[in-house]
Amino acid sequence: MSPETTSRSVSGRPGWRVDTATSWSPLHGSLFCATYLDLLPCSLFYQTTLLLQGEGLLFCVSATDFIAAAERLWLNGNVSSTFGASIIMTLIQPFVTEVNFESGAFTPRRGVYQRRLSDMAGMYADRDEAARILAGEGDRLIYEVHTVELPVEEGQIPHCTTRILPGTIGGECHMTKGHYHARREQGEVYFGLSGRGMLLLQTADGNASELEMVAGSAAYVPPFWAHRTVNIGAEDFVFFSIWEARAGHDYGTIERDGFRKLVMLRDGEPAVVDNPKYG
Ligand code: S6P
Ligand code: ZN
Repeated sequence: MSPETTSRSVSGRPGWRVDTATSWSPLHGSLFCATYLDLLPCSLFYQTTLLLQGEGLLFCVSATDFIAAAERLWLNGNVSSTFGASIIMTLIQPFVTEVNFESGAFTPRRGVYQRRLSDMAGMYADRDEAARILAGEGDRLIYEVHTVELPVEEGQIPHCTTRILPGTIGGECHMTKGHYHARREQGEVYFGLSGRGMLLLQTADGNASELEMVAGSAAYVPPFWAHRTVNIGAEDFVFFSIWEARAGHDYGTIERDGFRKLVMLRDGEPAVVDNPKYG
């Protein structure tokens, strides 16, 4: 049973094609069927999107489930109560990534980005020293992140590794920029792979926490806590992180206010001190 269709592209979704089915079934009324291929660089997959017109619902299922899902949604009669808002769900192929615990590298290689001193010179307490290093030694690599590319959709679980190189800027340990999740109610899990680190956490209403991490540490970042990681050892500090795709990242608040605590290296050991410039 194939519907009569007309095709059009989808604004903002390159590669998508929407087939408008006007006579799929008298039971369903008008349906839209959208297909696209190869959205993710790492895998080829196929998706069908079904829009039940009039219910404001965008629902995606695999091609083979297409008709069954439509029947279920419609016959259950709970379309608007179960799926009150428009949602998009992408069916992607399962995949496995090999993680190098020493370097954080992913095989197969997926996304990688780097943060250098110039990206965050203003975040270190001793900005003069950061400027001196930039002018003399150059733009030092502070950390790099290996990522997977996933759709930003409810239910997807991005994960990545972060490798922070050892070193200090004016005595302050190399660190990540740090952020709140844009959706503050979303938490995260960090797992230490190698080296020695510290996880700095704080809330907007005054709580602060520091957790040491080594290989094998599983650290929980609860909802509402901003988080920054710091390398407190002489080797690379590498950890794995897992969060919810729609958490998002708010870097601006930390760029403006900084963290309440700084981690300094004194005689080779970390010292957590108050940030005199906080706020
Ligand atoms: C994402 C998670 C980590 C960091 C990464 C780099 O929610 O917390 O993957 O993105 O460690 O830190 P930052 O602060 O530059 O994002
Ligand atoms: Zn995070």
